[in-house]
Amino acid sequence: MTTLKEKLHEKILAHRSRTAALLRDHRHVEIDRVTIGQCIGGIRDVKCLVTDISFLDPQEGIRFRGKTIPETFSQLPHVPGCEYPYVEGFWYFLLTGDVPTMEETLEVVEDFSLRSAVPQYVIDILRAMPRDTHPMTMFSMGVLAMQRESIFARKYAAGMKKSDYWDPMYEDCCNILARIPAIAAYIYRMKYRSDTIIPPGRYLDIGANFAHMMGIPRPYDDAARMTFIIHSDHESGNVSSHATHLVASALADAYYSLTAGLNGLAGPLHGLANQEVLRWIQEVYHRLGGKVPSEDDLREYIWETLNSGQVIPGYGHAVLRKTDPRYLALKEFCERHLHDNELFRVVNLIYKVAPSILMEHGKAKDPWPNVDAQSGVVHWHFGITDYDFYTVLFGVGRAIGVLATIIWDRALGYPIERPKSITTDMLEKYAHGGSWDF
Ligand code: HAX
Repeated sequence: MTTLKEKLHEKILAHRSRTAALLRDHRHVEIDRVTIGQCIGGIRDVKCLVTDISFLDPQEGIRFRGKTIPETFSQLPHVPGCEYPYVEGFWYFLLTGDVPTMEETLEVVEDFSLRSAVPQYVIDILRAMPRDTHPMTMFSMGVLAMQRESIFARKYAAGMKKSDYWDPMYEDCCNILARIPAIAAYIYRMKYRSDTIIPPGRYLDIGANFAHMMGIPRPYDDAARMTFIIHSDHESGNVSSHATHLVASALADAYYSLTAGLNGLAGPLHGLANQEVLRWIQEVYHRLGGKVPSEDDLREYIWETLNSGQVIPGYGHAVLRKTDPRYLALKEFCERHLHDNELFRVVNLIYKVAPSILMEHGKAKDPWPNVDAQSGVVHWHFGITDYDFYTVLFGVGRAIGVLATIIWDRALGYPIERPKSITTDMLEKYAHGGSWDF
């Protein structure tokens, strides 16, 4: 057993009694009430999910295991000579809540490299798909195709105690995480780089290996580490995390569960917004003369987009009420590495102009940029101009958080999720003073 798995097991044993005590002694304590607005309006703000992996404060933004993004970046072990921490050390941290030592981190790097071979049939399936298939469909299919590898599914079928569920779930999740960077890079090289596949390197960490397989020189390895970490999790309620958790709650294995999450990520109001941002910026750019637009031209273009009933992609959020710290982390990277990049100048200009327009427009509760407003520029700078690929990059990162969550879901024995629905008739009767006797 690796140090990480042993440590995780200890943490699980210690944590179970906390969940059990809450259920035993405080089961009926009310923590929230639900309004008709929330019921019809996407369950906003209803506190009905538990995760210790991350927490999203509307004003402060995300904390992973209690740490802000800058704290996470500065406190986790760094790849020698690089600006950002090992993704593998971050995985250790998300699973256990403990900052790993360099030795513990390198053990995960080695463990992942032993798990990383992508089965040939997955490659065959990807190659059989029409090349104009959206890369998110390919990515999702690649993960789902591997379901036959599920150790959880095999052990469950053979008969297993509930308290042991977390163990094969952990194995499946590590196998998936070790393989998906290679699947993503394979899709990229096959689809956009004339099928010139680059085999994985040996003994490289996820960031370095991903950059290598994409065929992009340094510092793209650091860009990959940084973007995978910041995209990993945004607490449990967002579509991709919730979909993964929901499907896993039926004891579906990690392959089925993650695929569900990735499919949710592919919605334009969620992860696909990063491709939409680039599509929209390209339109702005070309419509306004193939150069960085003036503030007035940009203002006019934003109003035109809003008046035609479309959203400004990359702006607004269901929970956040300030500039997304993930946007700021990306901006900081851009300031160091892309300061004279034209696209970055356009993104900065949008940041200067769009929030006040959205406030004046008066609809969006959050007029500030989210992560998707800035992420594409980084990839574009490194030559990934095929922006429909960007959500796949988000997906590799998102897998880290949602897989950590479903391991803990299994460890704590969370039950199958099943909220109660009601009819419009019932709501109307209750809203007009009827009693709740349904
Ligand atoms: N541009 C124009 N209108 C916007 C807007 C934007 N960027 N953001 C919100 N609004 C509108 C909504 O469409 C809604 O209009 P209607 O009342 O006509 O339906 C109104 O403002 C109220 O919405 P809200 O309560 O502020 O926002 P929601 O919680 O309903 O939705 C979204 C949050 C992120 C989906 C929304 O802000 C949006 O569509 N943004 C643009 C797409 C985007 O960037 N998505 C990525 C979000 C981050 C993420 O999940 N990444 O994966």
